[in-house]
Amino acid sequence: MNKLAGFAASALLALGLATGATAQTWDMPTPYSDAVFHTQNINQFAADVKEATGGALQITVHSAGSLFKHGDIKNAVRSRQVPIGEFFLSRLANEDAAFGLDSLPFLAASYDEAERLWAAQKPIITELLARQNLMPLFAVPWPAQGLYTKKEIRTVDDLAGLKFRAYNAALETFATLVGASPTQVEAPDIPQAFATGQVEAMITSPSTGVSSKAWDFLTHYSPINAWVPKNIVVVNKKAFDALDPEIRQAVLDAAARAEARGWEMSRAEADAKTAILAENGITVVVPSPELLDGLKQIGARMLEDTLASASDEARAIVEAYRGN
Ligand code: PCA
Repeated sequence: MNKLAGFAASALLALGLATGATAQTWDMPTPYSDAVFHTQNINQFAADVKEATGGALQITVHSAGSLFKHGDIKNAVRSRQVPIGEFFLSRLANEDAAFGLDSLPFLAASYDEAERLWAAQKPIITELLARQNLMPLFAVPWPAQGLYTKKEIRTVDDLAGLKFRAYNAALETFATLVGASPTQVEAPDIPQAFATGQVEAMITSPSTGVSSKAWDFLTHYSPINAWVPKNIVVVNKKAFDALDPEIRQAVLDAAARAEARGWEMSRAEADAKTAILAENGITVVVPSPELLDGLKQIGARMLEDTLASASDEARAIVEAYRGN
C-alpha cells in the first residue's frame, strides 16, 4: 500500500515536472487601457492561446503602458525583454514611411480602403520587421479619426492657434500645418492633459473619446473620418521559433482569429461610441465641405512630402494600394 502510494506520488511529480517544463508564461505589454476594445481583443487572444495549448502557453497582458511605456514596447520585444507586445504601428514612421501610411489624412479613410492599405502594407512591413527579428501577428484598426474641440470648426483656419494633442509624428505635422501647436500625449493621459490646459483639441477615434470621457473637457465632435490607423501585435522571432510547432500553430491560429474579430469590433465601435459621445452632451457636427476640402489639401501635401523622401518599400505600398 505504502509502496503503491509512493509510486503514485512520484508519477504525479514527474507529470507535474513535465508540465512545468513545457508550460510558459509570456508577459505582453500593451499601451491602452482595459476598457479599450483593442485590449479586450488581446485578452481574448490570450484566452484562446491558453485554451488551444492546454495552458502550455499563457500570455499575461500588462495594459495601459504599465510594464513598458508605449514608446519602449517595440524595442522591448526586439531585445527580447518581453516576447510579445502591442503598439501603434505608425509610431514607427521615423524608421520607415512604410509604417506610417495609415496615419496620412485621406489616403485610406474608410474601412474598405484601410483593408486594402493593410493588404498592401502587410508583406512589406513583415519583411522590414523581420530585419529587427520581429514578426507581426495581427493588426487591428481604430475607428476613423474625428475632430474634438471646444467650439464649432467650420474651416481649417478655425484650428489655427489651438493647443493640439498629438499621438505620432504625422499628427504633429498635421497640427503644425494648420497653425496649431502640437503636444504628444499618450491616450491614458488625455483627461489629465485637458484638465491642466496642456491641450484643448484633438483628433482621435470615438473609442478614445469615450474611454477618456471627452465630455468632461470638450463640447464638439466632428466625424471628419480622416484616417484609419492601426495597432499591431508583434512577437520576437527567436521567442516564437523556440516554441513547439503545435504551440506556434496555435498562436498563429489565435492571431488570425484576433485580426478578424478586431476589425469587426472596430467597425461596430464607430457608431456605438459616437452615440455615447452624443448621449453625454457632446455636439456631433457634420463636417462642412469647406473643412473637408481644407483637410484634404493638407493630406495631399503630407502624402507628397512623405513620398519625396520615402523608401522604395513605402512607395511600393502606395503604388500597390492605388493600383488595386
Ligand atoms: N486612439 C489612440 C490612437 C488612435 C485612436 O483612435 C489614441 O488616441 O492615442
